[in-house]
Amino acid sequence: VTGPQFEPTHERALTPAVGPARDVDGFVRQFLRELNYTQGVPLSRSTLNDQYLALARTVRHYLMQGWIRTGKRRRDAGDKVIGYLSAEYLLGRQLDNALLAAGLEDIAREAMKECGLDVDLLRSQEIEPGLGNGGLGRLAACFVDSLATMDVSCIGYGIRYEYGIFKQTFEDGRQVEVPDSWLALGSPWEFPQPDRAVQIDFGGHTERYTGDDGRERTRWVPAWDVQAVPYHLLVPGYRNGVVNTLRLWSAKATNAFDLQLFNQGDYAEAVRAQTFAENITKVLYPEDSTPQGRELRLQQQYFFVAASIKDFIRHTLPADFDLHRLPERIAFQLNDTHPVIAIPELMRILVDEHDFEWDEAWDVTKQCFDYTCHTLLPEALEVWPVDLLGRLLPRHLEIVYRLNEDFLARVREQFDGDEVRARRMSMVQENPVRAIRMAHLATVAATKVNGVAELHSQLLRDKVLPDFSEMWPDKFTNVTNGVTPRRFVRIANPGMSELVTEAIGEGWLTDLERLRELEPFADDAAFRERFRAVKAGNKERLRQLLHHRDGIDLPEGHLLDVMVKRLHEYKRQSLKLLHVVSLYQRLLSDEVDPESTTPRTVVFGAKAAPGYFMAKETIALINAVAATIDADERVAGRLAIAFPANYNVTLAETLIPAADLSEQISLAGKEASGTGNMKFALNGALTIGTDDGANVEIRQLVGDDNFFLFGMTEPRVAELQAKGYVPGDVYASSPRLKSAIDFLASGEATGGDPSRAAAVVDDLLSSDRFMALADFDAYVEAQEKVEATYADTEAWTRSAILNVARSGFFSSDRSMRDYLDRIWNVSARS
Ligand code: 4GP
Repeated sequence: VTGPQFEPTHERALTPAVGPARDVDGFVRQFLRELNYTQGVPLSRSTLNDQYLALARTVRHYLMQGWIRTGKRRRDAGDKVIGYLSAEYLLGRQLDNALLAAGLEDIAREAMKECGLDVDLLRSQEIEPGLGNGGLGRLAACFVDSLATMDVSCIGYGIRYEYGIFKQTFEDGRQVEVPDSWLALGSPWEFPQPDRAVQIDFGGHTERYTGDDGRERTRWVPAWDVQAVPYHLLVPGYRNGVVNTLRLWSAKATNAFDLQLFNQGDYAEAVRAQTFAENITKVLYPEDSTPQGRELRLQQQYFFVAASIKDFIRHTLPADFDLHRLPERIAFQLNDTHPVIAIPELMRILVDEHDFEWDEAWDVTKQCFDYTCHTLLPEALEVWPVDLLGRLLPRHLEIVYRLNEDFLARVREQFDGDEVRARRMSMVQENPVRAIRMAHLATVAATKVNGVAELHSQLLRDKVLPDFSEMWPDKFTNVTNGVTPRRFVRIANPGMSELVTEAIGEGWLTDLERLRELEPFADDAAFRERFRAVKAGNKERLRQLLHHRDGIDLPEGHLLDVMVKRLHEYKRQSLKLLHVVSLYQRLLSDEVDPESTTPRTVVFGAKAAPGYFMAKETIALINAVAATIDADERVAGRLAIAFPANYNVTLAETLIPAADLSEQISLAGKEASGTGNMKFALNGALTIGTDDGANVEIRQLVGDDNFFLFGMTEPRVAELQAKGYVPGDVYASSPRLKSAIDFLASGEATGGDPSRAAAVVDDLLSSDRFMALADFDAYVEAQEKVEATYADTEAWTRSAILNVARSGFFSSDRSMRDYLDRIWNVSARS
């Protein structure tokens, strides 16, 4: 371990750096210094990328003092740390947030102007770090933002993927994945710490031996290892001087390079170890909700949790810390099952390396972990085949077996030798292959297990893990998700933020329930007018962006109907598409006067997992329908579909504030929570949605009059499933549905090419696993209500304002308070 250069008591070692002066002049100087001395260019010769990097580093300078101070204060106080273990952080752009948190937006704008530069142009240079797939990764990013803003000690541990989520492009309407090289042009937000690398072992076997004290022990004799190099990123709190840390691990070979082989001319073999090791953090596992048993994925999981635990014990705790007291200093939050291998890893460290008795180690371990589940789809609960686990982590497999034995003994004791129950609850599944059920392991070990919305937590107890909730009713709790209002209101929607501040004063951004004070303004015609003007401005901003980014020209004056989220059958983009087809048919028929219909633009944004066939077919179909409608003069000005490629956090920030209507139409009982739904409501879009996930709570809060509810409830879905759902019967009994499907199948909605729609239509008619057809009629009716309400501009605006005013509950600050109270037993400073 390398220490500081000074005696730690040396006066200078105790003095944090002084940041640059907080004025335009100070900013300009620091910026030019960065440009000249770090980028190595004069302003006159600098590229946009040079300027962006220099600007980012300048802002970083202002945060460093806060980071050093926060770290020192926490170490001195011996604070309990929240160790958020997450394989994903979908961060979004860093510069915008850093400028906001540090309160430097105006200074930076002025300073760049003095240099003849445009701060907005530089901000748009940043490639967002897409180190996550979707909701789960974005949630982690919101949570660390809130913890910093609330001054809670947190280290977010994760993986520094060299390639984040793929960049989506369309070729002939089909999704093509392009690697996302977010690091290629420099990465000004991270601090590599190669001297704090830790070694991570893999493979090999275990041995029994007798210790010096005569006790029988086990040791792991690994076969190979890699280095885990930490990179830390700053997580600034909102204007409170607090800066927390994200610690992301990158893999490096222990002996990267074989000079002998190189000298013999075997260049490929000389760097084989390097390639092999570095593959571990090469790419974000490109699946969402449908894991496949991939060895590399398990390597990633163990790699980052083992590095994090080792690092915490070695570098964050004081050197002589008694590990029996570990739960006083850390609460590891398991973000889904991806980091669950941390449980046997901590057992191994305590028993094999620190001589704990087994029971003593288990007692400590249990107190250190809590588990959040993010899904209801059985196929998304990870299992690891014992073959693979035993090969990669033989000691961990033994530990899990032993934990399972002890656990099942308890089950049999408590439930009268109920063998059927024991088998259901076992951490080991026997069929179709012997495998470890990571959710069971997590549930047994964790002090608390939570779902992410009320309905989800209830279904988790009643349907996913009922035996466990019967055994330990108090272990289960709910924390409804939230989103950070700093990024998703203040940065994304500056116009509305200003209006809100004018109406209710400052302070709401860190106390979002205060948005309630907006309620009376819903009845104020002048305020409504201004609210509409903000929305119109946001739509214009979106028009400009899509024009430049995608060559898409959004029509003006339309209802903007937006469905953005991962492409998944349970989310039912196909239901939305059927609705679009039905609208198209209505415009083509003689029955209605097109002029009497609401002009509508439907915007889709969605990435499909690269191996997910039906999701990719759906994307291709949406694009084909969009092209057909776009080319059809007869509906011009009344209906349009836009599908900009590569939906990501950055696009969301412009898209969401422009939306009128938010589509949250998953089959009830399938969407754990949703967080996009919250972002839309907070930005004044009305939701059309099923009674699913957090929609339930959104509707309760905003009120039935300000939410378009439709579709089956979860119990009704379960009933229909039990009875035997036959999509063909629904098709036959609904003329409107039949007509839309026939139209699609005939090729009329896809430029005359029926093959484009074949896979999706076949699937809907033959299995329709997520019952899109069953909810179609109700959906179309709800959409008719949408149109009627939208026609009454004042009523619509009133509802939109009430959506904003009543959605303060969905701040991730509130979620964090709930975790602190119900799960971590820590209190926030602010
Ligand atoms: C998502 C859930 O699908 C979504 O409902 C939830 O809001 C989000 O987690 C955060 O809790 N799950 C994933 C995933 O993103 O990868 O399983």
